[in-house]
Amino acid sequence: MAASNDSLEVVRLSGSLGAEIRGIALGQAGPAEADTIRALLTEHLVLFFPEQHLSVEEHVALGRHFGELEGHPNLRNPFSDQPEIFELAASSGGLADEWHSDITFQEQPSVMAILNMVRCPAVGGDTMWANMYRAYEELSPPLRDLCDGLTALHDADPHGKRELTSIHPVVRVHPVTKRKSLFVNEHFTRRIVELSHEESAMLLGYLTRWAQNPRFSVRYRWTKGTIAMWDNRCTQHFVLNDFDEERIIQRVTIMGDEPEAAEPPRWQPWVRTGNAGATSRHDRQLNAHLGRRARDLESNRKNEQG
Ligand SMILES: O=C(O)CCC(=O)C(=O)O
Ligand SMILES: [Fe+2]
Repeated sequence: MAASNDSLEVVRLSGSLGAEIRGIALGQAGPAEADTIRALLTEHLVLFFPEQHLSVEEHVALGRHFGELEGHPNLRNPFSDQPEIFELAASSGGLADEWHSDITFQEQPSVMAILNMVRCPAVGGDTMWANMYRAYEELSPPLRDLCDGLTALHDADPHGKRELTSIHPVVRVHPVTKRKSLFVNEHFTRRIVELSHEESAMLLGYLTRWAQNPRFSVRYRWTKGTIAMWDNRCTQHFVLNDFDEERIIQRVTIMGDEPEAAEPPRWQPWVRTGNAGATSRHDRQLNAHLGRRARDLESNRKNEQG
């Protein structure tokens, strides 16, 4: 039986985010435990549950309490025929050693993920998470104001699919807490839509580095059998590639919603006027995305009419 809330032990791990939780058996979690976890996640953004040792079935069942599950859109799942779970093994190159929120190249990035540490190196391979509410709130008022009115193009280039693109607000509003958070990351975010390529490189470079300020982060040292859960809407994470032994994690991903903007975009996309030859090669990806989107809107309009 899952423990009652009286025996729940919550230990904060840094000033910005993260808590280690004991006294709850995730393998038998029901709706009441799911409510408790949701509340803890809202407060701490990332949670760690040591010594859970869940089976694949228990891991998937736990995920189902929080919404619909999805497999990874680009990475294949080598170990189980359960499409809702996938595995990252260091020996097959699956390591996320750049700061990111998950799958932000999709229109609806995941809202949450649950990791099971299946094989853990004796030393190294810690994961870091960072609080994107703080990263936003600690910007100066003029920069916050500018960012509130911008959007950014994200792509799946890290998975070899540069043509998979989405545009999201640079600042998103969390549907539960209504707080604003910074929503650009060095892994998937390519371009601020309303700025020129050069201006975008400057601002995006600044924001993605700022988001990595150690003050916003927590670093977790894993042990085998630990479960971690994070809110993917207001955090980023990063795996330290500093280990020699095999490291295997399994992930269940809860499907997403469309990020809500702090306010409607204040400016049009920055598209250079003039003939095609005047277009910088750096604008091609953004122009291609905008072209695809315009064609999709047009064909939806025709379908609705027809
Ligand atoms: O291996 C980890 O600790 C996290 C990997 C990761 O980025 C993910 O599962 O989304
Ligand atoms: Fe990730």
